[in-house]
Amino acid sequence: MKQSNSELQQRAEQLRRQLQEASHAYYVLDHPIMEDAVYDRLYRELEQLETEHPELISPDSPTQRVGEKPADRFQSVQHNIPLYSLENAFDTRELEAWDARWRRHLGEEPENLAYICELKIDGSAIALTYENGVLVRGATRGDGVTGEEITQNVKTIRSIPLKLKLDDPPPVVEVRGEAFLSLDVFENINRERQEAENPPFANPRNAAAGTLRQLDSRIVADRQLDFFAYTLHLDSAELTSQWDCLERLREMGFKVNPNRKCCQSLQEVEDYFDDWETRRRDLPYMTDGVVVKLNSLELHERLGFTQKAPRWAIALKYPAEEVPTRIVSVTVQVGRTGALTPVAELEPVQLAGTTVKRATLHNKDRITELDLHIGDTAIVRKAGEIIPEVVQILPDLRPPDAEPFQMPTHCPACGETVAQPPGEAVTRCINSSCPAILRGSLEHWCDRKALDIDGVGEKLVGQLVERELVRSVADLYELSVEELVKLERMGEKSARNIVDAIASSKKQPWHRVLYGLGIRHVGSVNAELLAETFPSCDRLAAADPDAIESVSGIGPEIAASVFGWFRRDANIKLCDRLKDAGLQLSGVPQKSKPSESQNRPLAGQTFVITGSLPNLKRDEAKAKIQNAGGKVTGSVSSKTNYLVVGDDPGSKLDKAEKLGIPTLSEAELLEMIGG
Ligand code: 1X8
Repeated sequence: MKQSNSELQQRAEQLRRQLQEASHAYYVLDHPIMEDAVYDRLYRELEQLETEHPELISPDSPTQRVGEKPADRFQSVQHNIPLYSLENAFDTRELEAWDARWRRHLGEEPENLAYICELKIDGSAIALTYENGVLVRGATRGDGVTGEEITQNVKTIRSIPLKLKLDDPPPVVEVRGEAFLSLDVFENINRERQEAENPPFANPRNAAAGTLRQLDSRIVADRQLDFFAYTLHLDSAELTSQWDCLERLREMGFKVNPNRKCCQSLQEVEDYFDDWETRRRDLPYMTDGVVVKLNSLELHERLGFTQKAPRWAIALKYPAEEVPTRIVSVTVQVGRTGALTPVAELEPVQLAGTTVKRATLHNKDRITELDLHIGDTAIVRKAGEIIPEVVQILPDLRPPDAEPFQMPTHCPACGETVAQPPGEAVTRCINSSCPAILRGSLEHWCDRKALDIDGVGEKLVGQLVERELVRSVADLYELSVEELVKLERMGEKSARNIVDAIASSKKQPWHRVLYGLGIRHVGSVNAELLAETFPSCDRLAAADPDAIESVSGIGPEIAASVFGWFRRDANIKLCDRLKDAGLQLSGVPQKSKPSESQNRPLAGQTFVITGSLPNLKRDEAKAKIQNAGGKVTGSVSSKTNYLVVGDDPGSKLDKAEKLGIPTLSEAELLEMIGG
């Protein structure tokens, strides 16, 4: 039956409303109301409707979250009300000085004074403009007066509503808040960057700011930014306090940080600050202080701004996570790319809850810059969960006989002369048969994100290289049980398991092989992007740098590195050997939602449990299935994928047999989950 245009329009609107509701429940309330599969189906229906009838697309449609093309550059936007950063206070005295300042500026004792305390989120401030309830513009802080228009990027943030939950929205609403990355996501980004030999972001704030300024919104969408709203500008007299604004923001569909407090005195503010000094470490995002604001909006109005900050607010900051300690020695590690990384061996110190014994010194330039001597007292910092680093040396505390540290001129692993390419900070061993490079390459090949070969870790790789059983990753596929049992602490059974694990890795898809090859700048994400466009090794090897660079997300540096890699005979020979060994050097990556698919082997599968299981309680089994992405229902139907059967099964087993639904024992279930 053909539907009329108004019916189609109505359907599109209903779908949008339903999807918005589900998305709000998931991303803002953390309380899903819809199965992923249902969401996907409805989303696709809307997408198809809009494809067939482009006139039905509206800017607040959930399909408009990710744009098509990268922008050339950002436009400037003026902030009507300045979006300044806050003044900082580092102790009680400075907090009291702020309090005295605004009181003096006001010139009279305020009535009903209250302070609102909110956690200061380590992210990047943005301003959102809604016209008639629809998000029309997003902007960065910039210099506080002029920012950059980043609407397309802002739309990728799932916890930012594209449409306000208001029946009768005012013509213009401005919302401000902090775009941030959870610590999990931040660490993943940095791991990814390090894999690709890009310098890691120093903290979540830099990572968030860098992400928001990406010209390609598709990359922004992958980065999973989140958003807490904290300021509401509405042309209406009904709102009189910051507290009410926060409440209203929540009602309008924003995520508002729940850890806020209305305080009657500075003493209460200080107590809140002290209370969160330790509690904040349990939060899944970084906080670096407490924002204290006067509650009364009338006072905001009357106090206004200084040249660079509002008078009615201040950021009370926690001390940075830095401590001094002594550098006992410096060791130099050789990575799989041959890069020499100097590492400071420290007198152990407590820092952010862990004992730190080593800190990275990054590279030669950094050491020169620090003017590092052995025995120096250094300041080490740990930001988020990233590797501790040496940020400063205190030369006044240097022992008189301390020697400056020199980067070695020869590789500590193979003894060959190292190279320092002009303009590059990295010192590199360029000996293609350096055992350290080989060890690194083998460990990388066996890594969970590459070929995922269980049982081949650092120790075994060390032995294989030392005994010259393996000279390249391709040699792994020729190892025999007989050769392996000769190694230390290796029984026949373990040897067989290892040979089997190596053999199973031949089934890993092409993009993982590509990542495993360890081409510089090709991390696991880039490998997937490349494999989508170049579904075989031969196609990628034949591509010129322009063709490689045309892949979205791949820049000139990565393209040059990939192109260069395939110009070397030894590398082409390696690919041929891997192909002959039976590895997958072609195939398109299976599209999966980033970060979800990996540990969700049961995604999309429905299970029913019957009878009592030998080891697991019913609830435990259910939790395991759900954690692995599966669903557990109470009764068998044609939608059931597996029936898990224990002792004394009920009628569910009969029904499953009738419907031809496969059964699993507890052990088989655990095997599917992988442990
Ligand atoms: C910056 C921040 C503010 C708040 C939280 N985190 C921040 N990074 C807040 O008010 N809850 S306000 C602010 C600013 O005005 N520059």
